[in-house]
Amino acid sequence: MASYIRKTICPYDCPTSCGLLAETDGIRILGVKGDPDHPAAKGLICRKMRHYEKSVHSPERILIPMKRVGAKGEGRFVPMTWDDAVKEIAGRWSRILEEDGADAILPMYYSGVMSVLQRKCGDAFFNRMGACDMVRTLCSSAKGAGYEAVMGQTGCLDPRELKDSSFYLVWGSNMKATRLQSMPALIQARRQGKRVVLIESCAADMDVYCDQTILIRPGTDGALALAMMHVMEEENLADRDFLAHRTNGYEAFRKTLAPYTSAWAEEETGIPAEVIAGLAREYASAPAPAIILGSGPSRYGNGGMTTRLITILSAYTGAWGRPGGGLCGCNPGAGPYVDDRLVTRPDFRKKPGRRVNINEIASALTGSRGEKPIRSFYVYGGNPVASVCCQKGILEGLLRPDLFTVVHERFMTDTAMYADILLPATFSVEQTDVYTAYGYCTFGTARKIVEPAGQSKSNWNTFRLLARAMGYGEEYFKRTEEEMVEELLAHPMEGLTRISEKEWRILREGGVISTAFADHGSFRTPSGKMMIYNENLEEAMPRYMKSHGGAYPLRLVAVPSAYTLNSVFMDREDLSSGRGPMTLMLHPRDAAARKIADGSHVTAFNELAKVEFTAKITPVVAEGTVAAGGVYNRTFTKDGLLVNALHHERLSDIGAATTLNDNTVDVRPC
Ligand SMILES: Nc1nc2c(c(=O)[nH]1)N[C@H]1C(S)=C(S)[C@@H](COP(=O)(O)OP(=O)(O)OC[C@H]3O[C@@H](n4cnc5c(=O)[nH]c(N)nc54)[C@H](O)[C@@H]3O)O[C@H]1N2
Ligand SMILES: Nc1nc2c(c(=O)[nH]1)N[C@H]1C(S)=C(S)[C@@H](COP(=O)(O)OP(=O)(O)OC[C@H]3O[C@@H](n4cnc5c(=O)[nH]c(N)nc54)[C@H](O)[C@@H]3O)O[C@H]1N2
Ligand code: SF4
Ligand SMILES: [Mo]
Repeated sequence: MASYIRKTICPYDCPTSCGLLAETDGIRILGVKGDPDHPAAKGLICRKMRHYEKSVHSPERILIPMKRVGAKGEGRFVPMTWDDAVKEIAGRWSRILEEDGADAILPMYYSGVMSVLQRKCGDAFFNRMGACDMVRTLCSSAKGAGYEAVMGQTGCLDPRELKDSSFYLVWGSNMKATRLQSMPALIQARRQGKRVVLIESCAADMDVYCDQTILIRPGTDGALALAMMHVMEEENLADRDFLAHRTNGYEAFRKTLAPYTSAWAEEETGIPAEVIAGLAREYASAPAPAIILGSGPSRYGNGGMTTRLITILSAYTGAWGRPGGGLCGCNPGAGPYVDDRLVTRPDFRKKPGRRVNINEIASALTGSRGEKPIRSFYVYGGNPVASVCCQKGILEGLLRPDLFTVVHERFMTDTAMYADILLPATFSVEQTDVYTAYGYCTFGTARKIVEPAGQSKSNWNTFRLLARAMGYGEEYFKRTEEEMVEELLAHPMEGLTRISEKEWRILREGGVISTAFADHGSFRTPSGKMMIYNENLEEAMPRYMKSHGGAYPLRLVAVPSAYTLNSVFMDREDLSSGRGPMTLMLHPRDAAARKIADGSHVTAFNELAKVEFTAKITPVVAEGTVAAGGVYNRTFTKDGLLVNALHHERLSDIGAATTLNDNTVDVRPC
């Protein structure tokens, strides 16, 4: 059969949501390329998606429903029919609902698929049931809360605006892995003689792309921001006019800066005082500096406060409103595109559900806090055993004989291994949906290109079956994916109000459009000013706050890998072979003090667990810090323990977010 090209969109948790051109013969995907018409990526896609067809047609895919026959976690399953699977799930749930109530059922999804319908449709089903309501703050919620505390609903810079910036501060983002499409702007800027400064705890990937790398002790970025503002005040470099007229609380805040000298910050951050002062001067003298803020610095007990302080720093030169000036990396949108509530249906819930924070799954499953035990755990679009903190606790919970676990997955992940019933899930090219991008002002739709492989079903179609079996008669549960997408497009929200007929045509046919950039000169806050002081917060006046830290001498941070995306792409031999073993990066002095040689096996340990890694010694990790690259799976380990076994459940100050970078360990040769 002749092949042809169809447009689609990358479904993964990545800021760009790149447009893709998939070549197909109508049955299989033959190849995938970047779509040159995509308004942000312009055809540039990462190595992971260049062979998406290898994932879609992987021999490792789960293609039929299965039932556990071995012990929990052993991974022995036998096939079953969808009918039997759905009947058994509905039967078990009906019994639990009768005996223990809906708050004994815990659904979990995170970011396996980022399109609106397939990601969020389970909310409607579990709202109807009254099940636990998961607080999904596994990623950047502290950053979101901190930014919003200062900027309200003001959109940040779209990365396409970075071409106009005059100076770049890449602050805790491994852009080479996670923001590939913004890298050309940095490279071009340097060619034009503009400076790029990196503030990192581990600069292994980004060091070579920057003019200067400043290594910072993890969790202390707030101290650096405060000291930079101190220098700018002392040396009359702050834009006082902007600060007085366009922000709230400036005068009172300024008075709090006195103790935050560069010498004080040197003690906190490990950065020499003169480097801090030099950076403050350079930043202040740039007409339109841009801070490109990653999520790393916010994944701490003080992560919300750190983000507030960095966002306030972005006001200090008055750069907002000047082309390219301000801050990039938070929410760039000029308002929502579609009405999520049409998908999540909060109206289906009769009374507020039991709230379970995603970072506290271990406690919920083990009942270690004395709360009512969870009787059933339903996982889709997530891999908590690999990607959520406190791995040992999660495994202990999953081994409970009285826990009924259902996992809807594409591969035999570390979580799927613990399922009682395993349901086969589809890939994005086998389903229809709308896509927002969290890093750019774009919006798109993608239609199904090929039929689902084997007996796999999309999240939407799976919840339709489960709803029927549970006797949920609402019209919502009878609709098709295509009808839901029509419904979403028929109720456009603010972000889609100013688009042309031609753009509507693109969306109807499947494609991506660029939407208006936010107006960074007019602040969408109640007072119309940036909020240095925010009376709605417990900590109304920003200040330096310490992170959680811990009793061990080395701080442990996570650096995303260019070969995987959290635990996604572990199925791909071509990617995992390039990536190598589970490595832990250490500074030469920390390695020497422990007699650790490059490439040797080491054990990292703390009060929670011991995890084995291969040591990589590098001077571009901050002293006193160790960095683990990305998420792996149990096949890379002897005893199945991954880096998340070393992470506590503790939450951030605001945003109730993960503090995955805020743990300490020691390391010894093994
Ligand atoms: N290839 C690839 N792409 C991805 C992902 C992936 O795993 N692989 N993950 C996706 C997801 S889910 C997300 S949320 C985004 C994340 O993308 P970003 O928000 O841009 O953040 P990261 O690139 O994760 O970078 C975090 C960086 O913070 C650094 N860091 C940690 N602690 C500190 C600190 O205290 N101070 C400073 N200054 N730096 C610190 C780490 O060394 C790391 O380099 O990327 C997405 N894209
Ligand atoms: N140590 C460490 N831990 C981390 C991070 C880190 O950098 N280091 N990153 C953190 C971040 S930023 C995030 S966002 C989280 C991510 O946390 P999760 O979203 O829980 O984890 P992923 O590893 O992305 O797993 C997503 C799973 O969804 C499945 N999936 C994909 N599409 C579909 C679908 O359409 N339907 C169904 N049913 N399943 C689907 C995939 O096969 C995959 O197994 O991890 C966090 N954990
Ligand atoms: S993973 Fe990220 S960079 Fe790669 S194609 Fe998807 S959206 Fe683009
Ligand atoms: Mo994330």
